[in-house]
Amino acid sequence: MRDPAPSAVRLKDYAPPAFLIDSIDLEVELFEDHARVRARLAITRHLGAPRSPLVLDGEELELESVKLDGRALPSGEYALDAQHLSLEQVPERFRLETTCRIQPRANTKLMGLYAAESGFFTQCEAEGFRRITYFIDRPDVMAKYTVTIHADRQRYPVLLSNGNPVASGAGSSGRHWVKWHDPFPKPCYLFAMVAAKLDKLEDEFLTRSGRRARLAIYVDPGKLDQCGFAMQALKRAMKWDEEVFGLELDLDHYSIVAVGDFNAGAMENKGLNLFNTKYVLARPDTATDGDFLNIDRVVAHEYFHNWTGNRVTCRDWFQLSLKEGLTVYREQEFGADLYSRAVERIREVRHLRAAQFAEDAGPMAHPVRPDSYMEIGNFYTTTVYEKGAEVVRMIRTLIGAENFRKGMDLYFARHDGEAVTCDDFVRAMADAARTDLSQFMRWYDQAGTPVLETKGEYDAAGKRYSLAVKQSCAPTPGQDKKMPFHVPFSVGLVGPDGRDMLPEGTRVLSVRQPEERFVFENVEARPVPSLARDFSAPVIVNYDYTEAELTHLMAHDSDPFNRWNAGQRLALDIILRGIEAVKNGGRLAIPRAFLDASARLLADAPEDPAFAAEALALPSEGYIAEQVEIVDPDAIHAVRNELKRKLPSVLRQELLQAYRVNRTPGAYSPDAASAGKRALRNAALALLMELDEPEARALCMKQFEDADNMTDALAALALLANCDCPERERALDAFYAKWKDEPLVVDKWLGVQSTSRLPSVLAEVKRLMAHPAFNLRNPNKVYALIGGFRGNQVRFHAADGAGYAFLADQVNALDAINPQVAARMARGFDRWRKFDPRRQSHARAALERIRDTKGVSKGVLEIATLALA
Ligand code: 7MF
Ligand code: ZN
Repeated sequence: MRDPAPSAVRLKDYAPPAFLIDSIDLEVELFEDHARVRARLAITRHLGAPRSPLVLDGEELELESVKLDGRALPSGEYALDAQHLSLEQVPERFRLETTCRIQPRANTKLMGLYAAESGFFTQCEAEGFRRITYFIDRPDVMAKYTVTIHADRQRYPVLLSNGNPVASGAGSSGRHWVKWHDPFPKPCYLFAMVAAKLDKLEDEFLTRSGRRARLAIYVDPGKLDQCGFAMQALKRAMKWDEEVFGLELDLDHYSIVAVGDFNAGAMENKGLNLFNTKYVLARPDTATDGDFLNIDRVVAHEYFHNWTGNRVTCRDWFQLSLKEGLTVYREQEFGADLYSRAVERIREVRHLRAAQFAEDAGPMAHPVRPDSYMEIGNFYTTTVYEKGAEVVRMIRTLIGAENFRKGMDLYFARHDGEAVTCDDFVRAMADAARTDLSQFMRWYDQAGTPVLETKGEYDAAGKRYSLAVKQSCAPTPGQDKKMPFHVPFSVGLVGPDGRDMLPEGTRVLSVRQPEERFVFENVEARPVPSLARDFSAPVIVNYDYTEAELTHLMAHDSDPFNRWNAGQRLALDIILRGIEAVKNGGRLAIPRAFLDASARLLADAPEDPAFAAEALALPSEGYIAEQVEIVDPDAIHAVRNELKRKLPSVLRQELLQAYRVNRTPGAYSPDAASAGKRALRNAALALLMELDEPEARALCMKQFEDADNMTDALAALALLANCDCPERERALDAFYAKWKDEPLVVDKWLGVQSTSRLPSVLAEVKRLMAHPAFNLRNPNKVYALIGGFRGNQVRFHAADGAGYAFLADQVNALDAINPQVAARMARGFDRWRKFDPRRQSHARAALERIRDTKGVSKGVLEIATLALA
């Protein structure tokens, strides 16, 4: 195990809480310059030793008074430090009342109760509730909440909290109040409240057992015309969860509130989801197909948490993937049912390989269930979320769809209303399927991406195909030796005629040993193996395919994921060989087979344009970087672009044809078929733009000017932002002039500039930092400009270290405002050791500067320390 820093929290130290809080009665009085919070807690001693003290968490609270069973405590009867309020001696069962003052307007961390443009909002996961009142801030302490909010009626007409409104009234001097009661006991991370001036879109949903639930989406005034899609998404998600998992809404009121200042994407607070506006607001002219899709998925994700997260919650934060991995899995299945299953899977895997595989190979590598952390906010990672979802998916693959559904039912039957662990989840699955998943549990506790080395052998005389599989997993920080994983390995055998040769099509092999051999009988001819179909496990599969075998799979594999995967592998091999060749003074060689395969993709595109768009996209620069020993970002950029440029030079007519035929006339609709056409059309345009010819630029400019939807406008703008041409500035200026009052669209404008491939990007980003459109306090702006640049591999990793120095400056500036956002940005340095010595020395200096900054936050310190370790 990694030896964690002294301030680290460790899973092995978990102990049940010494006290439980049965109920909390919260009175929140909001004023312009402060808020007063009175909390009445009904507390009972739990498993603690009879004399153990009561310790409540609290942060940045100004304590005014403490009463125990009605008696005001003198300051000698409690102890206060920067993080806690402790009472040495308390009865078995008692009421504790605290009154605190807090400063929501000074809260730039956006954790706890904070102010945004239209009012006051909260974010409590993971540990924000302690910034509102003294409490036992851990998810295995579940209480019933009654919340009364008092505020000025004019400025804050909407007063919301979890559950049902039970009373309301007027106060003196224009104030009003509303009282809410939530009948479901919940951990405090699911608490939420809002006091704001907002518009409301109302609807209702009739559950299958006949409950009529009132739905509402609250948005900034004037934005009602942008929330219809999110409301439909919510109803789609509710219906889907009833049909697929038999899970029904348990509430009379379900509200979504959208806020422009929000650290994350959204939050599943019981009955009162808070959302980043980015995942609510959409209109054809302001949002892209990708935005619409994301809204569907994020709205569904938060709704699905109502069962996987809220009804059954996490015992402690090490179990985060219990709710997140499972909910991402559910959200992925929803996306697959609603859009194209194959294309959604491809996108998920593209993201997993680019982000999660890199995380697992770097200094922040951690298991799906981490064993220690300094700052829990740093563990809302792609490993916990997306690899966690793969782990759930693997269980389903191993035990089958029917058993999986039984396992879900058993999980809820056993644990409804409880705070449980990942073991409890897997146990329900294993019990339902009457199978043993103990080896499988290693997926939760071992970090790193396993590698499967595979070799096939065909015995023509015996009509026997055998597949040798050797698994290994490289060491990760704190885990030198890995035990073998239990890997569901879905295999098909593709015959010379392109057909599946196995009678069942796909066979799910259970790989458990370090080395294993699987034998297939009655194989009539030498097959091409189709390995890890549908990406059956988050592993790297190595098999020595020939070019011909890859093009055979691209053309014929019955598994669309592996058709796509074969194309990616072919392109990757070409690029990697090209990088080697260039390093040794040679040139990129582009085999005819690649161009033929691309031509075929275009010819077949009408069947599934969205798939064709994915298949035509080359592996990203970041993904390519992960495949080489020492990263030369300039070489990767140059070789990849050269390969990209070759396609339009050979397939110009075909691309122009794809551009012409994939128009989507008529009213815009973000459905999968229309979005797929736009994706292919814009992929064709992107390739044509590689030619750097005036005709292509004119086509692009015309699309930019004529587009009636944001998808096409933004696609064209991003291409123009990539080229050093007169059209560039014209387009960027026009776009900003048109959209300067629409913050989410301004984020896109910042994004296309920070992710442009032009060498002048850093200078432009610096200029934009001073632009009125930018604001370091708004996470979306930071993600668009600084985050966009951070992910701009070739420019961020500039050899002179200027990108690193810039990011270090921004991390430090942000850390003083919003440490969570700062820590996320600091992750840009994760892979610094993969670069050459010169870049490494610049990155090290930047990281040391961050680490040694006076007053550095725990979260940023954790990232910098691990990166330097
Ligand atoms: C879809 O998980 C997938 C992931 C925590 C905040 C939302 O519901 C959440 C919250 C972070 C990172 C990603 C997501 C969320 C959070 C998210 C949202 C939608 N419990 Br941090
Ligand atoms: Zn979630």
